[in-house]
Amino acid sequence: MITPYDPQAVERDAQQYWQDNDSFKAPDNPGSDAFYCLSMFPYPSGRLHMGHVRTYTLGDVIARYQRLKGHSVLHPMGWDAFGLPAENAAIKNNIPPANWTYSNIDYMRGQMQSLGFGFDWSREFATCDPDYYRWEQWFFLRLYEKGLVERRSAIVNWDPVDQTVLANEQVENGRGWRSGAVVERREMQQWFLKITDYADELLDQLDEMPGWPDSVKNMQRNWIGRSHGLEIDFAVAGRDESITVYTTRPDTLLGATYVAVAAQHPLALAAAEHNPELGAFIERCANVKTAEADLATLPKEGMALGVEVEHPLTGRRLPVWTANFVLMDYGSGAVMSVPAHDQRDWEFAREYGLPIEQVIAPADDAPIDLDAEAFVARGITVNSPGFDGLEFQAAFDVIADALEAGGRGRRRTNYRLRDWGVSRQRYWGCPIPMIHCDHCGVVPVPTSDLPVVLPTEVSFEGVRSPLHDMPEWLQVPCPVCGRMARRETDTFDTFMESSWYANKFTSPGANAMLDDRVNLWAPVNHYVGGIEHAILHLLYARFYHKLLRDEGLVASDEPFERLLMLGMVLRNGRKMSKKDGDAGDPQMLIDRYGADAVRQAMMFAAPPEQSVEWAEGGLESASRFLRRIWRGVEDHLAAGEVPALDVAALSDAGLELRRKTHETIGRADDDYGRRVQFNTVVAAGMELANTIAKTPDEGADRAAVREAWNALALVLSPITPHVCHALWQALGHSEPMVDAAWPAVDDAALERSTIELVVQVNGKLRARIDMAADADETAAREAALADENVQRFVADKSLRKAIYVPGKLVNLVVG
Ligand code: ANZ
Ligand code: ZN
Repeated sequence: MITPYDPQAVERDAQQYWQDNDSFKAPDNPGSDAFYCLSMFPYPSGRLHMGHVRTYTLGDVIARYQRLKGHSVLHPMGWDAFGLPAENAAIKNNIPPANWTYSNIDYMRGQMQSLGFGFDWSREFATCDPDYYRWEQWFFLRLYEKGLVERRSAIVNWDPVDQTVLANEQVENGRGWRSGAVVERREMQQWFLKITDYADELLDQLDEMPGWPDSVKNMQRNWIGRSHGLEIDFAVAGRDESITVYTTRPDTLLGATYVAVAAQHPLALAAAEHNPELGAFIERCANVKTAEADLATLPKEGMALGVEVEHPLTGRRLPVWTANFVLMDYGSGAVMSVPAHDQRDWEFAREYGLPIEQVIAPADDAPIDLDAEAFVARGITVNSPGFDGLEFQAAFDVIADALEAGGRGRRRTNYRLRDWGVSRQRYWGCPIPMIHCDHCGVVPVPTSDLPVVLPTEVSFEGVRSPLHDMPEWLQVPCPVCGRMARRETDTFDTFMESSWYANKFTSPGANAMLDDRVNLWAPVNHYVGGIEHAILHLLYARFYHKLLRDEGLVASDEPFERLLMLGMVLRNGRKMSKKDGDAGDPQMLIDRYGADAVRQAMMFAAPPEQSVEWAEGGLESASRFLRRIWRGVEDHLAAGEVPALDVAALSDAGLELRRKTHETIGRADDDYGRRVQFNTVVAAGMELANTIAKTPDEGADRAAVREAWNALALVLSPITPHVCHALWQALGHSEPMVDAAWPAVDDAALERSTIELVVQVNGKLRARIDMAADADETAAREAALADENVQRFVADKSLRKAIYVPGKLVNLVVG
């Protein structure tokens, strides 16, 4: 061994060894022992940050542990390489996005290698490689043929000065980030994938996914937002038309005192034609982007349309208002307002002096105060002639039946989930393989012409996509009529690429999107990534997997069996960023302390799912610990030959060490595998190291000491693989550490061979004696009576009774 411990040299050696031996190359045809561990691949922004270090260390720990447990492991890495930052860098520094991206990838790959992550680099790809995205284009065309792709208009952010669409991230306080112009909301034709066709399956399957945290499943449930309700038609008074509202509370129908429609609702737009004030109001609403979450807190604003509708059950006339809290793209863009039982309706009614009429009473007769707020809970119907005294479901059913019978309503299931808009008016993305012909309309690119390669030699004039200014790329003969036509300049949302990369890793070099190998590995057994991806990425990947399944490309229903969602890395209570300078730059830390110390400190800082407050202090202690075990092994080896293990010859200290060794193996196994809590593995390793230090390294006990060092190196190797690789070699193993097998726990070693027994005489403590752990009552009583001090108290008295609590005490009753 080279002393003192030199992390740089140790890490270089281990990495060289793994590289020379293709240690992490996954087999092409794994058997039932296959284990697929995947960490979310990064956007190649330039350099790794501490969040990456945490994610990839955790994934690496899982992969290495599963390998020790005897699995064939697939642990790949790649690059989520399309996206806006490359474009922004190009605009700022005039470097083509491809060059910027690939050079970042080279740098970050080097950083990952220096952290010792056991990735199968032979499977690496970047999503901006035409060989990758060509299959995305191919698959999109398959979906187009199946009717799962639609083109329709949607609202985008339009920068009137730069004459371009902006991504949400490029809008700052309602202005374009470069032009400073007030951003307009424009309707443009966009491509959509019909994820709503899969809403029920995406929702229902969550119930059969025990490997996912409940919190994530609930986020997905809320995002899909299935609700069961009723559509009700309100006839417009004096006209031959009606307004349809969507409600989940038909039990409150008799309490509706007005109807409210979205600003963009056709009825509001029609009324605005003769009412400029209303027109101005609608325009104002159109320019405010209302996220659904803001609706509750929004100051309620609206205007009467001067139109009335008839209540479908009572015929009563209700005024129609337009209100800013009604969304055009949910339900039918119109609501029946029940101010007594809906808080938004209540606030609006108070603002504009509309009637508030109670129709639901609390089931427990608790007092309510409708002057203070709406009563929104379910209860019993009141003031509803013909429908009084019913609880929620009964009222729902009776009213729904009545409206359905009269043709004025129908039951309906609604979803919050919208179809997935996949068009981006950006350059640095996968080209959408479509052609616009003046004669034939939208025509798909023939599959034989794929891929549609994104040109990479580009220069930017402002933020506009350079594709618009490249006639040699843009102009193409129409595949149908042969006349000159234009390529689609929109590119895919980058969530498209990250929706299927996991599957692609299984089929490197396939002359197809995926081949049969995918089913040998998929679904991913353990997927590791940041909680910020709990909704969109995971939902899109689940959807895409089902699309692949329905196209016969994968056999499984879901892409990720078990999910580990990491908390954030914080410093001084906020998310770490560039501002943290050296402390936030893993490279500085690796250079100074070595990768193992960085990995260990990160794992020790907190359990994976919690946020971690990153402080450099942990690095000092990690590196002190690694130096200590290095020196410990060195001293142990310097003492020469080690006898074969002979349990019978061990001293108490030797037995104690063995117990600790096997306890540690068992605990770490459970922590790594079931609990996924790696900080406690580090703690257990530290305890074992302390016990080793306390055990005299001599005679027969040296075998127990050797066993303990072997176990410590093995147990810690997923976390600090380099130093453990070196120690393992030094301890005389010819097989490399990565090919070792997780040790079995020796149950006999866990048994305590002797125990301390408390001896009482007439209930008073008189002695403590060491006993064989399995001693029976007779042996315990005799040993107790043989004790000198006990004899003094028993003396010539006669023994009436002996009470024995095995493993604890003997009470001698004398008199
Ligand atoms: C009357 C009513 C009475 C309602 C009551 C609630 C409580 P979920 O569960 O989210 O589907 N709503 C319907 N369409 C809307 C739109 N486009 N914009 C804003 N709000 C809309 O909620 C459905 C409820 O949200 C519906 O039930 C409707 O208000 C409102 F005591 O109808 B309710
Ligand atoms: Zn044509």
